Amino acid sequence: MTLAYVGLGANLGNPRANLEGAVQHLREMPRTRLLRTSSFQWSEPEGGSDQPRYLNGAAELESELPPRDLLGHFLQIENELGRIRTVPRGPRTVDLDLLLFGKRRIRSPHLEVPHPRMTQRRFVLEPLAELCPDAFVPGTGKTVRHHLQSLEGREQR
Ligand code: PH2
Ligand code: MG
Ligand code: MG
Repeated sequence: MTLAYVGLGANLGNPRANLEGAVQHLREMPRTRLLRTSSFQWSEPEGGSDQPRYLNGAAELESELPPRDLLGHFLQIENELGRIRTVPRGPRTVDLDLLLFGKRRIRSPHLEVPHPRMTQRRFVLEPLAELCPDAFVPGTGKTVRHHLQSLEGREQR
């Protein structure tokens, strides 16, 4: 069993319905238990071109699946909820990113865990900090709370 954290985002269609749909699919995944979800918060789009605001959140899972299989399920959920991939970082009906997988670091062409940009993104760290503020982000030696605080410090200057 591994504790895993998933980042959720949506900015097309009905973002709230899309995130709730994604959570429902997470509940139904095999060999996996959905433990908790964060609140959902609106955020300004980061990167990509002009696009609508995002609704973002995070979920905590306990799973027996290897990370590659988790990723496969996430892609399937994205497809079932109608995601069509156009441009990188472009608008999406729903996006599920594997943020943390236990204490592991994975660097493969298909999957990078911890998610490579997560420590720079408030829309990832804020919901994650509701679930696991004291979790260390592997490879950084720092906790989720610490990363969020240093992001906030930078923005105030
Ligand atoms: N996801 C992106 C690109 N930009 N901006 C916000 N606010 N929220 C997101 O989830 C997001 C983004 C690519 O995954
Ligand atoms: Mg993403
Ligand atoms: Mg993604």
